[in-house]
Amino acid sequence: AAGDRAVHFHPASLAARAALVLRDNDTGRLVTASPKLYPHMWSWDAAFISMGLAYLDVRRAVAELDTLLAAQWRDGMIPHIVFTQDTDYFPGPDRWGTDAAPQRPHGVRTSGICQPPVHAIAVRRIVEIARKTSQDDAEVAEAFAERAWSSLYRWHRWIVRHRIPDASGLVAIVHGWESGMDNSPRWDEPYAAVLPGPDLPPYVRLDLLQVDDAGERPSDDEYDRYLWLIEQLRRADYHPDRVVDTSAFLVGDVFVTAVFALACDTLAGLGEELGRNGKEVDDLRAWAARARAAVALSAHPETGMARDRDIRGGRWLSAETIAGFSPLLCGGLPADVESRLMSTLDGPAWSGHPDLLAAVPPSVSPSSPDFDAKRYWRGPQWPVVTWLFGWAFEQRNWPRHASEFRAQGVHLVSDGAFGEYYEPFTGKPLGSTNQSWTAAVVLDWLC
Ligand code: 9YW
Repeated sequence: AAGDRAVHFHPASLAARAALVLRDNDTGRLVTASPKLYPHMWSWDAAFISMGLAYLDVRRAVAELDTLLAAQWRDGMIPHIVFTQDTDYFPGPDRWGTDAAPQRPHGVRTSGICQPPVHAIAVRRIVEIARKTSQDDAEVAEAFAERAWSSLYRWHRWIVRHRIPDASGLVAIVHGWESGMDNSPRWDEPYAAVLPGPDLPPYVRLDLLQVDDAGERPSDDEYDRYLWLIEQLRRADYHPDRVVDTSAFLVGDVFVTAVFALACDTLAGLGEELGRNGKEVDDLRAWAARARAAVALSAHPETGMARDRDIRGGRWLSAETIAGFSPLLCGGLPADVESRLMSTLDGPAWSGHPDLLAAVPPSVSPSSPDFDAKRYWRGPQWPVVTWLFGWAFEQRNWPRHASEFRAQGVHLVSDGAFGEYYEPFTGKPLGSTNQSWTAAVVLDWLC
């Protein structure tokens, strides 16, 4: 394992390398999520990437989000993938079949689901970064925020209109991919009830060609279920309400809900700063409050660990994953429960586990039976998740925790590989290297 971590870059050279990763992955119109494994634009990746780009060139940062927003569906949904011409990724646009959806965007091909709504956070961050560099940059960023604000409001309104289907008040997802945490044990139970039909069209996985070891990726059985859900979405013509009615997978996602609460407040704050008042800002504050209450309601009354809700199955899900800490992102718990939850995060089952290379939370607790040190969202540490928690801790006025996450996050990625995710004990980079969002958060940590 030591061999995997033989190199240790100092901050200045690490930041320079991060900048090169973003430049190398830049196609001109968009920065791909990674050089080979993901040759397209992913929605939440683009948000983080744009924030990293802001340290290099504010105009380029803004152009990245303009590319994403140009792919916004006419009903308001921001799609999870904006496709380039590259054909090395499966499922590509033909398999998604979104060309038949009446509300699809013009002139660009996309997938037909969404991802966590972190975009308002990126815009907020770009404005802050630009204000520190120059008057000109500040004007570019503020003009963009002005221009993007209504699109983001419509995106948030789409979530409220179409994705809060039950009394839990949680934002629901119709595919594990919408969570951003594709094969997390959070979804094992709901996926067990997704039974691919005999008419699932055949397919060939391309992702396995791009990683060293298939054990770093989801299994074939998981992929069949992922593809079956796409089949169901196609058959519902991507109509947002029909999709919610018919999908075999319908889960209230506590992490997405917490991010939504945070993003609604962030967008409202930005709106007030831009001189927008009235109904739209009030809507956002109300949506944030409702989402925060839903997250708190999902939490275990003593530990504070939040739970997803299997809406189809009618039960709470309690896998021991990083999503359990969602209430720390958005607040809403009673103070004593919240501080207990923070101690758990710092403790030996999580960031304080004695064998971790870097003291940041793994995607699944090493003490859980579901833990798998190298498989994707089932154990490895994800720098981008560490960034998000660190940023939220700053907002919540917990500067000590925020700077600890930053320092430990930098330690994790100091090998300079910009891994998509990391084996928590050895610090071996896994999945793709030169992953764009990893480079982006490194720039934000270091600059
Ligand atoms: C896939 C791009 C995306 C992320 C997701 C992550 C992964 C795509 O990569 O999904 O084909 O497995 O799970 O969160 O946006 O980085």
